[in-house]
Amino acid sequence: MPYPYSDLREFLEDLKKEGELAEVDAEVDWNLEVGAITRRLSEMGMGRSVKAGGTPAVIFNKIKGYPDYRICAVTHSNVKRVAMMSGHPDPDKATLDDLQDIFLEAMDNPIKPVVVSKKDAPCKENKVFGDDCNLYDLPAPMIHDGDGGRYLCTFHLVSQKDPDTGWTNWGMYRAMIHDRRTMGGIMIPYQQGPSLYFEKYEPRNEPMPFAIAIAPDPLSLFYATCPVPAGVSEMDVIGGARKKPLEVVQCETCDLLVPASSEIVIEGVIPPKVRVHEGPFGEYTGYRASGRALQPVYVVKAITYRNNPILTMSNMGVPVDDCDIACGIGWAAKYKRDLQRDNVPVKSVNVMPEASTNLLVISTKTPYPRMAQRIMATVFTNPVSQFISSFLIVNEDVDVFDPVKVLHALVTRVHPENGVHVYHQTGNPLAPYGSLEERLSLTAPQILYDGTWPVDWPKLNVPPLSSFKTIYPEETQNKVLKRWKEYGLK
Ligand SMILES: Cc1cc2nc3c(=O)[nH]c(=O)nc-3n(C[C@H](O)[C@H](O)[C@H](O)COP(=O)(O)O)c2cc1C
Ligand SMILES: [Mn+2]
Repeated sequence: MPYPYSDLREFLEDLKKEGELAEVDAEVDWNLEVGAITRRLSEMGMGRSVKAGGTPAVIFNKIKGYPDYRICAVTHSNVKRVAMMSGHPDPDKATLDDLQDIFLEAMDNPIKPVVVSKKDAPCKENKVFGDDCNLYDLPAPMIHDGDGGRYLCTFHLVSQKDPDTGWTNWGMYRAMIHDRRTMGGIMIPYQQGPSLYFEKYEPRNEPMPFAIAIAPDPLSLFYATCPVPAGVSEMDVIGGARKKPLEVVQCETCDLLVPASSEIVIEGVIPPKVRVHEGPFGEYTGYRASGRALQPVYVVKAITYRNNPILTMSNMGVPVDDCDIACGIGWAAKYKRDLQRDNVPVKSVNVMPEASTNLLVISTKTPYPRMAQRIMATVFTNPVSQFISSFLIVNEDVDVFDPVKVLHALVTRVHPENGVHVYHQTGNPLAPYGSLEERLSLTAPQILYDGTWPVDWPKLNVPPLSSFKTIYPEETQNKVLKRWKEYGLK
């Protein structure tokens, strides 16, 4: 396994060897057909590896009307594929917990990128400038019926720079085509890229340079979805994850850096005080809940691309898709780190892929009363909490990675009067349950389910869990396990 992968193509080769990639040679239509196929793959896969009954990632080799292009999708939607790109020693046995640890290790051991010359950068094989740029030359899919347009950027990274400190941020923020040279995307306040625009460039009446890398190496895509803190560059953390510097190259029209192996790079500026209607879009919550709203505009100055380029996309919707796995890992790891920083005796954290990342489950010891509220104080220091509707805190005996155990704890341990708390923090503009007004004004509330046993209950008041592992003496368990086959059971 050639870890780290130098580009997406190397990763796809390896996926193929592992039976984790399907190649579609039949001609497919960018208009809904590619979307419907990738949606079905996500829903049938449910986050499982192919060996475990899941579905493969996919590359479409023949797109109607776009003979020179390919589209690749569903690459990050199971643990095995993310484990492969992360250099996990045994991807078949990898867990979400392992991948969280790998993320934290990378954050702790950053390595700066190397800047390669433009002539050595595959993404510079072809260049188009100014009025020659035409976004419709790229096979942007119409992903869901009802989307506001063709979304070119749904699995990519957007690079922008803090004009004061020089810090470069990479994040993944959706964008759809408006016309040949402009795109629009939902710019959510408190996300790092949008914050630089809203808080720094626009108040100074300056355009914000941007660079969008579509289909860089798989780890760069993964880290663009991760909550890397402000002031820390994703490029350095990716170097840490690769255990070797990432090769980046300078843009043609500004000094931003992008992965040199990217299949397609779009450069330009987001001008101040310009807004055009964007959306709606079928989102990660599993609903098309964002309306059509006025958003800033990406104005394209240059497009560079590799020969026979691949466009990466994601098809967000009901579980389990790329966003559910990729965002879930990074967000959970960051929560775990923050809780440890704040002396919370946290055991495990899961942003549940099976709940489209809308449920954060934390298991912990409860030495003090109101532990769940204490935990929420830390949770809300992370701006991505805005994207999670529900929070469940449980004692450490609950396996937060097992959806059945989590559901059981939710309905048996949360007191309907004492255990349910409504929070009014910055709300999610995409919250399906929010009224239109709540979504637009970022005021949709969130809910905490406190599933911890009250610390002031006498021990005997806590009902014992009636499970094989907890209700039988160890001696009986061992006897039964030893004789299992003898009983004629499998
Ligand atoms: C497929 C996909 C699409 C996403 N689209 C958006 C988006 O349009 N807007 C947004 O604010 N976050 C979006 N996110 C979540 C961000 O990528 C994530 O919060 C990331 O941490 C943002 O980077 P930042 O911390 O540098 O702001 C998306 C994530 C994925 C996986
Ligand atoms: Mn960031």
